[in-house]
Amino acid sequence: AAPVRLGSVVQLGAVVQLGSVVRLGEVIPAPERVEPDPDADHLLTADAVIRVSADPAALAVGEQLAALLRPATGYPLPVTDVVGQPPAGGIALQLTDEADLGAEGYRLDVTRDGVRLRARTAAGLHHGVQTLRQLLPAAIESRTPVAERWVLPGGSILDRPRYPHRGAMLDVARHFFGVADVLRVIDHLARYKLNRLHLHLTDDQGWRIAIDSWPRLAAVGGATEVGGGPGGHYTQADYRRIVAYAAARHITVIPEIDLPGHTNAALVAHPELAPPGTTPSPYAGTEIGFSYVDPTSERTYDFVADVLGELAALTPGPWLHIGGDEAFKVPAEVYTRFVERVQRIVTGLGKTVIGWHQIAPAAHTDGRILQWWGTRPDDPTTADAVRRGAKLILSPANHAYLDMKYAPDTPIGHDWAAHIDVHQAYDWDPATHLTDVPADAVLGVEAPLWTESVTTRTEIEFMLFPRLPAIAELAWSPQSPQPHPSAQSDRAAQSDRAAQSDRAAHDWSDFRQRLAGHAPRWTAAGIAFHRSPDLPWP
Ligand code: TNX
Repeated sequence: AAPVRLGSVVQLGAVVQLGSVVRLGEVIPAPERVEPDPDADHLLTADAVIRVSADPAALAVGEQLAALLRPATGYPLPVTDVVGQPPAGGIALQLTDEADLGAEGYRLDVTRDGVRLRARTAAGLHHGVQTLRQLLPAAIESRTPVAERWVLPGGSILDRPRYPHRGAMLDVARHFFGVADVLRVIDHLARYKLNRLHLHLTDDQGWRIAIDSWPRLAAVGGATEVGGGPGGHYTQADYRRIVAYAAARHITVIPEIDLPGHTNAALVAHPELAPPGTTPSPYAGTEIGFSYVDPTSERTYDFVADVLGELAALTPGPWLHIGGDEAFKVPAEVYTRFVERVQRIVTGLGKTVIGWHQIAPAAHTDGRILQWWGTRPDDPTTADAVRRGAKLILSPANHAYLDMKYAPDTPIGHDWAAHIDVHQAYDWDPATHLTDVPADAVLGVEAPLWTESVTTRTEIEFMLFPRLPAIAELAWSPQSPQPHPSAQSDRAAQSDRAAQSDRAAHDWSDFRQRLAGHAPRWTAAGIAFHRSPDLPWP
């Protein structure tokens, strides 16, 4: 179909082109398999209906799709659960039992007559909805009605994630960010099919979660932040709201209580937890490694059990992150015994342990996951923990740390690990990154945003965009083209070869084009982003 040009509108200070049809393959992260059919473009019309399988979680995805599309289109887009009907115009979201789609995959078919999205789970439908959204013109991101032809490109997509763990971390301890900011970050994760939000809730500069049995932690420990600002904390109701909002977007919250180091804020609230002879005072600087809870005091383990107990009860996800990084003042033997005891507390609560890779020397415990943030791929201690059963989340600081500057002149951020522009964020392979670690030990990828120098929502977005989508593509899209799921027969194998060019592979030159193409979407959504010189901006 020839692009229909309706002119352009000036929106949020940028020019948004109207009327051009998105290519089916322009999606981020790249779908596993894309088969365009240029004769099958679908025009979404004002009378379109969203039909959903009669299932509460699927219906919730249908309602979210409607909520995403209504503002810009101005269409009513009613959501119904009329079962068994083929899509007669409009969009159908169907739960199916097609085993090849896995726990999060989906199949999308766009024809002249309608749009059909199929998945085995509501999570799969949710990811498919994110794809659908990216296939509409960029103006779909506008929160007010836009005159546009809402055309979806014809063809089929089969898509499944490479890794089950696709995450980002927000440090709300160095600077506190309120619930609204966190919900907006969750929206950004959902857009790019990430499914984990790790919240770094405690550090030297602030304690950000109310603990009923130790109220001074938040009341006193939460009243500080880097630079001397007022800080803040989440009530348990706030935290539940974040968890529920994330869950509705098929994102699991992983809360972190950093132990035994990075605990100055807790010690200010409870000096009895500090090592004998030390007098904690509020800290608004950015040094690390000076604080720790007293590992020789039983009171410390009461504190840990109470805090993790309340957090476990508030957290439906299976993981508790116990930190473990940079406890420089605790002797190695003492540190290892401390971590092992905290691991037992976590498993006793029915949760699975995640810790920064410094916890590697501790004994293995069921399901234990290490979050590796090194910069040098040769790490025998981590490799040994993997041999003893640990799995890994990869956050290499020189590729995945969103607090690193893009370049020397980036106004905020660090540079101790690297300058990370988009190519550097994209240019590594999680499966082969670490020496002596087999590919199947890697559960996925996570991009942490530390916030010593990040103080506002705009600054969060400036550091996330455009690097977060690069990490999301590493976590979701195949490294090399995947064989057709039904390529058993010769015939399927042949047609598979014919369709070779439509199967995704990790490819910088293709990615940078697609990524730059998302800029009008970010502008329409009011997202502040960095105009990286790595990308061919439109
Ligand atoms: C190291 S990475 C830290 C954080 C800092 C970060 C700054 C890790 C587990 N610990 O405490 O915020 O560097 O880049």
